[in-house]
Amino acid sequence: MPLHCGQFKLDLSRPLVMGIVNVTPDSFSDGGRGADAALRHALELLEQGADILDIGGESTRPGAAPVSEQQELDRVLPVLEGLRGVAVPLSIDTYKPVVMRAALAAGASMVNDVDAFQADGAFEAVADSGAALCVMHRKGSAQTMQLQPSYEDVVAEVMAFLHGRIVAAQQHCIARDRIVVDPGFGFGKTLEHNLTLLRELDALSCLGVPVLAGISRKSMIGMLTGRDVEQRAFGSVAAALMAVEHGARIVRVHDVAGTVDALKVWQAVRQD
Ligand code: HH2
Repeated sequence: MPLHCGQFKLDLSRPLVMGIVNVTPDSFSDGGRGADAALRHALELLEQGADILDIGGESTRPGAAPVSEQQELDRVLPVLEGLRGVAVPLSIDTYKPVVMRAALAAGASMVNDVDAFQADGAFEAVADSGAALCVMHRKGSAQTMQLQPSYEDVVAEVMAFLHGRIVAAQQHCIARDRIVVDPGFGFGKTLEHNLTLLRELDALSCLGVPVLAGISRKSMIGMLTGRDVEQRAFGSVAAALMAVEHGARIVRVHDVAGTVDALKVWQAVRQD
């Protein structure tokens, strides 16, 4: 079943690469870009084969400085406007309904919310747009999520939460074919939780909607490889490949070129 994403219908029979475009001073791996630099970066990611671009104006890393609605709009709108008309869907990474509405009006056709549309008015902001929604699991708030997260059964808990959010979306007249779910690697999870989720990612397929995985350059890659954030591309490509092997249909990555090549190899082998 294709994913309805504004005017796009995304065929997920091949896994897709979502390229990350942060317009933030403080993102954990690639902060420091203003709107002009972010726009140039977005065009580079398109050249490298990104299937979707995810534009974000506020860092989600623990302890990141909160950003006002106006600041976030000032960061992301020039980038969305500069990319208007490109051949791939533009996703806005935000949990703020005001930013969702403005981004949709500026041409975004997907809303990626690390808070799973739990803010008042979030589902309403997206409902009538026809845009796709990425619903992500996070345990705790941005401030508390990495303070000793614990689960009885991480996979079951993540699935129950995501199932509840799919039902809530449907109650807002958002059809299933617009929804993608994401277990939220690194959001209120230890290394062990992240590894369990990756190993058992196939379980999420029974939710009946496509799965997106965002592992790129995250601390789990740092812990496993001993590498600093800017040296985590190879580990991240391996993790993206594992996610796809375990059912992910979209991978959210910083290193688009390497991930595109790896998935071409994966695809050729799988088709045999
Ligand atoms: N991870 C980050 C941000 N948004 N969205 C989804 N759906 N899934 C993720 O795993 C995810 C996300 C964090 O990564 P990044 O954007 O590179 O960093 P920062 O939040 O510091 O800007």
